[in-house]
Amino acid sequence: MKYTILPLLASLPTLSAWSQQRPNVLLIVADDLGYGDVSAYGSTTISTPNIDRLAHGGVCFTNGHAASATSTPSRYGLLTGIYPWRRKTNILPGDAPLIIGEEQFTLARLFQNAGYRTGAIGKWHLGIGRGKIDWNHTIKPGPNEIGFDYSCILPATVDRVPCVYVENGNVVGLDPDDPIEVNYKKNFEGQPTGATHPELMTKVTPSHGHNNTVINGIPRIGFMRGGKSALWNDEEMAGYLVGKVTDFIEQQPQGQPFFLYYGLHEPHVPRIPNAKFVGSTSMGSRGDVIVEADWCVGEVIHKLEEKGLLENTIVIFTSDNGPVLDDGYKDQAAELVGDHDMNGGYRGGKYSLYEAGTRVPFFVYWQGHIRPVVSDALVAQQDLLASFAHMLHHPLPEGLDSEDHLSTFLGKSKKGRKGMVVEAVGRLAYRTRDYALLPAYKGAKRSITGNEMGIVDTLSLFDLRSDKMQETNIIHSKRKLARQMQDALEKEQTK
Ligand code: NG6
Ligand code: CA
Repeated sequence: MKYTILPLLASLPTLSAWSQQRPNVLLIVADDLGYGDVSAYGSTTISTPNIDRLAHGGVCFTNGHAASATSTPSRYGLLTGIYPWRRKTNILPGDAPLIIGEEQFTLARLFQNAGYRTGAIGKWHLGIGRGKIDWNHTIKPGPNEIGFDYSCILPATVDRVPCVYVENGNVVGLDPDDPIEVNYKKNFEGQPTGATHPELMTKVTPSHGHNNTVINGIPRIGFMRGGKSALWNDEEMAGYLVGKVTDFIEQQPQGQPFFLYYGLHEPHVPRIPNAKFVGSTSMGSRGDVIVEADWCVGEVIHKLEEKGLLENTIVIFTSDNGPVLDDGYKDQAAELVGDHDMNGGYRGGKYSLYEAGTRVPFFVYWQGHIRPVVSDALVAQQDLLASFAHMLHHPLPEGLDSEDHLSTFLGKSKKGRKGMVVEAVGRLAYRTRDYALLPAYKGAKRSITGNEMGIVDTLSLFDLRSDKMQETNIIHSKRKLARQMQDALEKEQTK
């Protein structure tokens, strides 16, 4: 791979002062949290004071996007700075191989090269190992092979086996006399499932899929057996992961900066709040786990304050994709949602090419350094890579889809991207700051979850300023713009 130096550095003297400080960077990525799920954007049906503190005290992006409307591709874009659809990524099973190459440049590698201590804690979902995984020995490659000095991850999702934490490649708490086996194709002889033994599903039952191995009273996707002592406890997960985060901060050597990627597991299904949060909203478990996630953010901020590190830490908060109500379990999310608009007035949601698929909460907070501002600049999560490379004066490989918007992320400018490709379940659309172009696709208009997929019959152009719900196709009055956007999309696809 060829390396080039970013040309801009000399022209921005104020930025070099920041780079010399080498601030810590904490990147918090929630799972399926919608634009309307945080009170920072004005929602009054839920209260997320800790997340709002970041939003109101930093740059509050109203047009910040994930690269994709599902997790694996979105996280691939965020960590590699490459559009995930170039690599045909899709939602991975729990035993899938790592989809980021060990030689690839990543956000973690960038910080590691710059002398940072790097960590990944929480949801991963980018695969681990090279194929057939032996869960009873150190699993490689994983986060530690692509730039993280430390990792403690959920290999895939909370609803997928194996339901264990993997710390630096090793399953946490595993008893060697009770080895773990995982299979996504067929069950183990004589092993009960949610389908065959419904009485085991004491906490929640499936609405779609999710009827394989039952762990902790919750049926999952995929089959596993063994590893009893290593199984995670869903009720304790938030506390366990935030504990790992605060330990990581506590152990930070003086004088060395850190980069920490913290993948919150909320509010992805199954939504199993800790007893402390049960009933904290009137929305049932989906609302309650959002309050739990907000508590986690508060715990981390307090830890940074306690260590005197808050003024030297850039805290970024975002979500991997848009929201969904019923995502495979009968947890009453749809029934109890009430007036809460998780989409924040936008159409679609998780799995969707419509706006709520990828327009997500996006805040950049740096106490004492960033003045509070609301920014409508179009920014994408994959831009953090080039922007931090700029901050750290680090060269970037060619061929990335990451753009340098450091000044915008730090609230000094409101200039964002001219455009970006967004992806949902393998389909592509094109966004500018104010417009969305959706090509015609065939297929089901709604996902199994009920969310609209953004499948349109004819090429459609929407003005997002006047038409948040993307109801009026203005292609006939804006032919030139539509052609430009279509050309831009095609150009990206042929790169
Ligand atoms: C889907 C699952 C859904 C969720 C999603 C991944 C079914 C019916 N649906 O296949 O429950 O796990 O994958 O979500 O199995 S993501 O946020 O990690 O992309
Ligand atoms: Ca997700």
